[in-house]
Amino acid sequence: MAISRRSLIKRSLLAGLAGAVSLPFDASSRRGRRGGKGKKGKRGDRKSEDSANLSAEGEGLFFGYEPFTQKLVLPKVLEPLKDEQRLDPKPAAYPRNGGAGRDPIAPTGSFDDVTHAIAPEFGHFPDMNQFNTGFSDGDTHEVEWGLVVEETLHRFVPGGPEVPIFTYRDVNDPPGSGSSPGPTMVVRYRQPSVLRCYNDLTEHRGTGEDGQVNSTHHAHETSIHLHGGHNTAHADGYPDFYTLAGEARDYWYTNCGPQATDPETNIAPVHGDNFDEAWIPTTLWYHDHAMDVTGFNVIKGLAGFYLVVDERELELAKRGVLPAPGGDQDIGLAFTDHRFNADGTIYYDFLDHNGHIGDVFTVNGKVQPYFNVERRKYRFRILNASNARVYEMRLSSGQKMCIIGTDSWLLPRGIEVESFEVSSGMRHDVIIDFSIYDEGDEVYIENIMEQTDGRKGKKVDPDSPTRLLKFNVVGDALPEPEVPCEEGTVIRGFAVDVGEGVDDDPDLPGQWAPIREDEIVETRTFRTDRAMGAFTINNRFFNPRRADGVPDLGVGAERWWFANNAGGWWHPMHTHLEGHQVKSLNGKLPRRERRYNQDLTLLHGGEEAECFVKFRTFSGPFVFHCHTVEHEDMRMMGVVDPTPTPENTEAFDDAAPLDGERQIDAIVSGVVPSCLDLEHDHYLYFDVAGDLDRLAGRGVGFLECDFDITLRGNQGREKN
Ligand SMILES: [Cu+2]
Repeated sequence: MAISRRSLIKRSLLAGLAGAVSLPFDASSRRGRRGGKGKKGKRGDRKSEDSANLSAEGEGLFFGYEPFTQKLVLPKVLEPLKDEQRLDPKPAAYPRNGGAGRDPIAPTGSFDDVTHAIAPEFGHFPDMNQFNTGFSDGDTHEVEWGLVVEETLHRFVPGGPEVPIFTYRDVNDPPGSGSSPGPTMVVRYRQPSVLRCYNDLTEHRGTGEDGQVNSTHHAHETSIHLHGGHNTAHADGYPDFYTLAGEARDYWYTNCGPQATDPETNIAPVHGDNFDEAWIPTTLWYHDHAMDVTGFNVIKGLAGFYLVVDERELELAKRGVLPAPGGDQDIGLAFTDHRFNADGTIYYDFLDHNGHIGDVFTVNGKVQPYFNVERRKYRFRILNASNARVYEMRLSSGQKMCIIGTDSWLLPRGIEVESFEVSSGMRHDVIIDFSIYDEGDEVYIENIMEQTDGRKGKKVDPDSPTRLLKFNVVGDALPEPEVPCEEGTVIRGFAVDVGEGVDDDPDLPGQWAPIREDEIVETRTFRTDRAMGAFTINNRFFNPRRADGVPDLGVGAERWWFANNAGGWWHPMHTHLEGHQVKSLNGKLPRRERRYNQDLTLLHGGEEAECFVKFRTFSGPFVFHCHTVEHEDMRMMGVVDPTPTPENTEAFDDAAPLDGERQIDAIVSGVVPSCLDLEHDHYLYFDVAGDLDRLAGRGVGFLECDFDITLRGNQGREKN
């Protein structure tokens, strides 16, 4: 029924896919790299046609595509549901046919039996919503959306073949019209939302007539992670809190930040309305996070933008410092690298656990597109949606970019850089001012990080850029010069003096503040390493039923050392629920733009990062992991399970689910007892002799593992 990593590996071996190298494009790109070396235009030569990854020598064009001749595609904004489209059954009606204290019923495999609706905390979280949701009956206070996960056909280049990808699709749009990136969700800060995800990747899904395709003849489980969101565990996309094929699941998003810490007590109350302004989220993204198969699901297309707009951004837009959020000068750019088979289908090697590296570059699902820009300021939300590639991005013209945000959060003040490093999952929110150019000028975003496998970048080579996206400068200059957004421009501003002064403009009071040393109540060290061809943290493989850290919920802060033991390998470490602040990287300060809030820290070979992090508002389980997605799939994940303490426990009836080795209640996980058979059949790991034999000698898989099957899911639980 459902697909597992194990069955995928079997399948790929049987089909011979694992050995099928995408020769035409692989070869062309190698030629491109070699041939490009000697004849690079000097930097600033904006007319140079060279250095596109796809060689311009005539051979090896990607289905004849000449780079930068197709338009950048912007995903649609996902429309909130209206009265007549309301979610049915309503959110919060869970457990269906159940009630307080009753176990959820088994899903019946249909979309109107929502596997998991709103968790119980929805009822006693304060009503945060200050905004009209558009519903007339007044009995709800959240925005509602519906997204269908389906497989459909997509063209990466004009004239190229239509090939199957996985997409997210607005439930009100016709089947087959989904996109990758999926529709962009936009909300106001503190405007709660419910996303109902319908997983239509069923084994017997349609072919053609309904706009869907079925290239795998498998069911695929999904789990949507809202990356950068501050949400309950059940809505966070925990790796095995699946939305199974043929079923639906509700994700409740708070769209708030964490509760602020009371400076007197050092406690962040669990329920309140004093939100920490230093952690107001901005540029989030959603992507698949299903255990074992995230790499496959993401490379097939399951990712999209999720934007939160707060008063500060609106004020900055009003002042002209930032382009209007969501407007024509606010552009999301998702960068991915792909490999393709000879027939144009996406190539993915299930046995390449180093990390998937492509040789064809796409932006928003199109190979090397162009974007026409007016002679004015633009905001680009740059997302590295690649599985394993690390980019060092710059502009071909040498112009500096002003970074206003890293990962999910805006910076205190603008920081100008010539280039920045962006690992899988990271976002850099940048302002580029095109008013300095003339009409007809051409500027590229280009990558100068060389990387040939998923282990690490080889080196930054400024003389060997790969062009990713072209800007054509068009039109007249604006009649009035715009307000600049440049080095030092106040964005969130400093709420306390950390050597830069406090920002106390009454309309733009400082919001960002550091987590302080004297708030630290616990220190933990997480060492990344490799073992048996897979990846470990503190010598343990990921076990979704084992907590690797149990912080006191809302009490002070913790010092987390992420230490990279794994030879020269690179690992971008990602924390769920909360971001972190990097205090030191190998004893030094990190790059200027990455000293504030971030949810990802890239560890180069041998590096150790000292991170301050708080765990507030929601009890676990949440994961933290390497965001090189194949490493993550190969067990480089840990579980953190913030647990209520006597200081703030009145908000919870129960302790966190994983304090020790207790099972996760179905009310949190959505994993109901009847799923057990399915788990047994499909989600066992590499512990079957036949599989291990196949994997032996290939450096992958688990020859031994520490999974305790008896602790998985709701095994042993009585069905009610
Ligand atoms: Cu890694």
